[in-house]
Amino acid sequence: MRYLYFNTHMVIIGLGSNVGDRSAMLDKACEALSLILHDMRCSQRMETAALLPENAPAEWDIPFLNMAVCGTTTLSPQALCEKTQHIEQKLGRIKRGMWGPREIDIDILAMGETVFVSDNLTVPHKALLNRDFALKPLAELVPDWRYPVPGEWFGKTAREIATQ
Ligand code: PH2
Ligand code: MG
Ligand code: MG
Repeated sequence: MRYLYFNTHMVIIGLGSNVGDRSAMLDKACEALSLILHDMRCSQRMETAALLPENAPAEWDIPFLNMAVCGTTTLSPQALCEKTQHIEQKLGRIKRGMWGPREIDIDILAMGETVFVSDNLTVPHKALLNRDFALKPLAELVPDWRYPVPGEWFGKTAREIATQ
C-alpha cells in the first residue's frame, strides 16, 4: 500500500541585520523565505540595540533591524535550518564570530508545538524567552502560540510571555 505522511508546522523565523543596507537585507531574506513557507506573514520591523557579550569589541555595538515572519512548512526542523543557513550564505553573510555583526541572521524561533534539541539546533530557540527583539515580533504574529517546553513557561501564550 502506498501512503503519504507528513506533519505541517506553523513556523516562526526571526530575522536580524546590523551590517550594510539592513532594510534591503531583510527584504531579500523575506523574498527567499516566501519561496519556502506557505502563507507567509511579516511582522513590523524594529530597531534594537545590539545585545552583546560582556567583552565584545566596541565596534560591534551597531543597532540591529529585527523582525519575524511566520508561515507553514512540512520541512523538518533540520531541513528548514539547512535552508535558512543556505539563504544566509547566498545573501553574503560573513562569519565574524559568535554575536558578531552580521549582514543577515535567520533563526528558527519556534515550530508549533515542536520541541527539538540537537547539537546544533534547538527549537524553540534557546534564548527566545530572554530576547525582546525576538519575542515581540513573534507575539505580534502569533499571540496565541503557546510555549511548548515543559517547565515554568509551559503553556503560556506568546502574548503573556511578551508582556511579562
Ligand atoms: N542577534 C544576536 C546577538 N545580538 N542583538 C539584537 N539587537 N538583535 C539581534 O538579532 C541579535 C543581537 C545573535 O544572533
Ligand atoms: Mg541569532
Ligand atoms: Mg543565527
